[in-house]
Amino acid sequence: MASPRLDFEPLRLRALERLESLAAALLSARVPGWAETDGRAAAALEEARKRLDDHVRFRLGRGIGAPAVVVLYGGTGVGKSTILNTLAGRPVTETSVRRPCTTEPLLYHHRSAAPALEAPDVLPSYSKKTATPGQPKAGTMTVELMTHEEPSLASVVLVDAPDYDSVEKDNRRVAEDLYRLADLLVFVVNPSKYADEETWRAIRRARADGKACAFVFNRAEPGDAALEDFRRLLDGAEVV
Ligand SMILES: Nc1nc2c(ncn2[C@@H]2O[C@H](COP(=O)(O)OP(=O)(O)O)[C@@H](O)[C@H]2O)c(=O)[nH]1
Ligand SMILES: [Mg+2]
Repeated sequence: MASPRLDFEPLRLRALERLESLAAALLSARVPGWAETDGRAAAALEEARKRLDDHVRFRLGRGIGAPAVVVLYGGTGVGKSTILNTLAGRPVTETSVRRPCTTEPLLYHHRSAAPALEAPDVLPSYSKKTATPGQPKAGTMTVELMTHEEPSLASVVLVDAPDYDSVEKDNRRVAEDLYRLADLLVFVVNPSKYADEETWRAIRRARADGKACAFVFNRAEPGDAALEDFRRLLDGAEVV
């Protein structure tokens, strides 16, 4: 006997409704004295609200079958932009020996995903540059949306993020906003940057947050000792 087809749509809509109430509750949550006595509590509340907005609500709002947001995540000069260009099969984002280079994130996506990404509640504090640009909002950060027609890349939105270890404060902030949006973080490291404190802080945090993570060890020679070392570090990494 054929099993009945599960219809997740009503469940998704109910979950979205509940989420709206939770987000509203978080927004209005006030514990007397918190803000004055402990800034960390208020910051944690704000972080929870942002995560609900930027990730959970964004994902639930799009429904099953929406493309996964895959963020190329890593330190300066590890090869994130080069990897995106390689996956795209053409130069879509700037690579450079000049650092830091990627100041503005690029969301490289199939044409069918454009309406979802252009929606105002996605990266709401960013001005979006598209093929048919609108007027950039003054004083806001910019994100570039670039469409393609490649069916084999339709299930993902590939994001070239600024470096999380950037000396530019704005770059760090953008990397943080993209962290929350990501369905999958692709950590890019290379033989000269895989054991540094910033990278490991980011890996430990992503694991502790339950983020889906993948790792690319760029520029490795076959049998590279650094690659083996990185594997060993990953196997032994504590979640803290
Ligand atoms: N030889 C070689 N150079 C690479 C490779 N990946 C990146 N690069 C170079 O490393 C520099 C930094 O790369 P980029 O993609 O801009 O790094 P990002 O800052 O992580 O985006 C550029 O000059 C790239 O051409 C690679 O696999 N092999
Ligand atoms: Mg780059």
